[in-house]
Amino acid sequence: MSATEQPKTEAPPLPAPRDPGLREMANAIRALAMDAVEKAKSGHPGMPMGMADVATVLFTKFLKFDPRDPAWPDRDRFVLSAGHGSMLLYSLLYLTGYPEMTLDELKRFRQLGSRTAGHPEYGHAPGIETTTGPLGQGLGNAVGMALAERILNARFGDALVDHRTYAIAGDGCLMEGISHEAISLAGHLKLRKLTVLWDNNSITIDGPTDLSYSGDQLERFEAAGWNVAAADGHDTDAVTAALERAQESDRPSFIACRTTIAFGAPTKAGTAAAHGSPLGAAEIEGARRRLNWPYPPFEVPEPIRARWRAAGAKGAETSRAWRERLTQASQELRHEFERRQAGELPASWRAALGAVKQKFAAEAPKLATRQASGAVLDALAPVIPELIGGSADLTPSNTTKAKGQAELTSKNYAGSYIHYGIREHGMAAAMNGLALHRGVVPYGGTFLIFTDYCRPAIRLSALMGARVIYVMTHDSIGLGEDGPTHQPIEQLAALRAVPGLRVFRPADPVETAECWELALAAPKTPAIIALTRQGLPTLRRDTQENRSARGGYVLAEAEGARRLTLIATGSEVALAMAARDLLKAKGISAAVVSLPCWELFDAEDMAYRKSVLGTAPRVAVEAASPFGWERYVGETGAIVGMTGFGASGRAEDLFPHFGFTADKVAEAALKVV
Ligand SMILES: Cc1ncc(C[n+]2csc(CCOP(=O)(O)OP(=O)(O)O)c2C)c(N)n1
Repeated sequence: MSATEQPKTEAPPLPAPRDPGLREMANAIRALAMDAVEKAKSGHPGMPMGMADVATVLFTKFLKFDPRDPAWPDRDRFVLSAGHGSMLLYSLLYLTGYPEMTLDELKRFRQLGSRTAGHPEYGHAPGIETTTGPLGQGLGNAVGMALAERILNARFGDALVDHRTYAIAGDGCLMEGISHEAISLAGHLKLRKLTVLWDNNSITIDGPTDLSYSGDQLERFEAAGWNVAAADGHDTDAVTAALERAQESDRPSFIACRTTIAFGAPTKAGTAAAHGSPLGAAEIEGARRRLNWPYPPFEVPEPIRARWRAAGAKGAETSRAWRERLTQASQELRHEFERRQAGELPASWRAALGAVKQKFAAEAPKLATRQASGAVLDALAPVIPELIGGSADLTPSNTTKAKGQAELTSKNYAGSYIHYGIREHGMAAAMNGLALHRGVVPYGGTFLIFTDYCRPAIRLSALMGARVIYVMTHDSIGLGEDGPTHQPIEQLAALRAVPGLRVFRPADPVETAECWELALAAPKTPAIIALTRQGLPTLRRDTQENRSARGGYVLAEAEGARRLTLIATGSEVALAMAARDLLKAKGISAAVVSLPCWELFDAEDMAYRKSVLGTAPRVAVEAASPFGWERYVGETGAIVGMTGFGASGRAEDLFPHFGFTADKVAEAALKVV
């Protein structure tokens, strides 16, 4: 049946619940979801109604949380990967007593400025552990959170870190490609404290899942190294038993919960019609009757509310005992734990970074910025133990593994370097989970071109303000022989278009260290650091001030009155310097501006930007799409960029082939002065 067809036949009476008390509590979720969606005139009632029994078991019998202390570091994490069922989460937060999640907020579901956004948004209310909605992302985040727990457990021990991660995923999450990467990574790393509850309702928007799926999820998860179980999702005893078994597992657990979407609705239950729109007054009335829920909209009778609040209050004692243990821990351990939770880096990190910068400036090596980045990491990894690195199978190319970093494996969670495998998207989503969990600072590498493979997760890093550092090497045609499939063209422009993301493209080793410093020092901002494969000269010999901090600066002022400004990033800054010399020989005094981070430069005040950009004509040089550069060169300037795809060949041949020579830049400049 299509979603638009109205189901006609009324379902048979509901079978008697196994535990009437739990069913009543679950019905409170169902009623709130129906009412909120109806009031908002939009939303998804079916999923919360289908998973209400499972969620009730999880929140009343298993999940370790304390609504009065929602950021308690040792709480269990709950991720609603099927974010369209947001009313499930909001109802649970309200019922269990999170002070911010009031009944009024439920009544303002999906309204501008409410905590109860259409999909759960990180930061809108305590208890929302991550932003979900793009299906499958939550699964990837949950893997990162479960991994963070193992990492911190290895460092701080069971007394301080011993919690679980639960995720609810739907058919959509499991069909998405990212689920493959996420579950195979979790299985490989044996994240035994991760449990995924599958809302196995055989319905998606278009209709029954057999329209588009004929795999076997249980076999799939089992093959990925998970412990699997199936349960009737409306039988609270069966769900309890499956969750109990999951606690004992030495592998991550997957529980297929057979459910009926919109459980209780008289005609829409079990159909796609319950998916993405309000049930309507008659259907809601029928559901209230069938569920034996005779109460008015948004009203939860006191005895049922009290049972929910009691379930929410249970964690207070556990969180208090945990705080007690933290107090009793050695001062050194406690300070370290608290520092990491606060997201503050150790005092010594800037000195370590400063020493690398000075070495670069003193020795002025010709070095690829990816190698400079590797040297920065060599210096930082020993002093920032929470730095958790990795690469999607390009470790030697990305130079992401610092000397002395041990590999993190299922046998050694104390390691700090993760071989993510060829799973860029899974890596990025896991890094979001690692960062949101707190206590670790993730960075991970691949080629810049493959930001396209993790873009949905990068976007969510930015939307959530998660400190995730993407080390993206091989940042232009300068990568050479791998050719146009590997040479990024539009990626820089596309990444610069993401709000809240900082895209760094350092020009030399000193700038590379500066960009790392800026990325690490921003606890609520993700960063892309785009790095070269090919060697670059050291252009900067001064290190007192982090000049990249203003996003752009005059690297070389014009000798005499400025007649031209050359603006470049990364490897093209050296080219601009060479063009400046050529122009000088022709009597044109030009300044060179290095612009390693547009976002930081744009945030500077007008006076500073004007002083850098000057009033003379401008030429921008970047071996990438010219898209966006107009803002800096204006109508009268020129852009030396890539207007098509690259080609396979040696970098030394490709740059001249595509017009990136000092001569060509000078030529372009002569046309605008
Ligand atoms: C990446 C992505 N693609 C598409 C959507 C739109 N969408 C939202 S829910 C949904 C169907 C999901 O089906 P299922 O997970 O079975 O949820 P149920 O119908 O059981 O509530 C789709 C396609 C989305 N949110 N994210």
